[in-house]
Amino acid sequence: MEKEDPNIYFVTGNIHKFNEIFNLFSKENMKYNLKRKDLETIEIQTTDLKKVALFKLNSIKGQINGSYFIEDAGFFVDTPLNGFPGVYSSYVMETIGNRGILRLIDDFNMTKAHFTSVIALYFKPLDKNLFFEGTVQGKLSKAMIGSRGFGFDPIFLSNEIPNKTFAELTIEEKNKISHRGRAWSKFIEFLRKNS
Ligand code: ITT
Repeated sequence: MEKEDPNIYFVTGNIHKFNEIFNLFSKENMKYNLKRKDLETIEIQTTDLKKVALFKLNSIKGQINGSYFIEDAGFFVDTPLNGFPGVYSSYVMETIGNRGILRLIDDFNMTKAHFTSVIALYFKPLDKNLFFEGTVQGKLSKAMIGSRGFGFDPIFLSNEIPNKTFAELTIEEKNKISHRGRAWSKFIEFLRKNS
């Protein structure tokens, strides 16, 4: 019988995402070690985050021996941008960035925004793909504030902590309420039951 890999791999090129997940993982007493792998993944353009996540997961099939997961996140400005940038978040971050998004807004009293995260796991012991999703709702900050976090964090105010942007929170504070932290809670629940 093949020996079980003691590692579980998070495939991501984004060190900030890894650090947030690592912080959560290190609080658990799991039989796995969490390792990062930076492999080439393929991201398709569809408005369905779960489809993007499944395609991304399948694009690394055969390259890792044990269990592995990817995470796909998006930032959605529901009012007034009808969900933009959503699945185009990476591209928009690279092109117009936070400053560009703020320039698109006329009335900051009316904004609504959310982050969604989908963790897609290939779980070797069951030879199965599994999905865990988390969302955090909030609004846009009028200006970029804070130096922690990454990506859209300086312009996002959650409903839970409306007076501080995500970029003003510590990793622990952000993880407690974030899209990633919430997807993670479901993920860890599954791992606890299945290992
Ligand atoms: P992967 O290698 O894991 O794909 P990525 O940086 O491409 O890393 P995503 O596709 O999940 O990650 O993220 C899309 C964009 O959304 C990207 O520009 C991120 O910076 C941003 N983003 C994701 N999670 C975020 C968070 O928690 N806070 C702020 N911005 C975030």
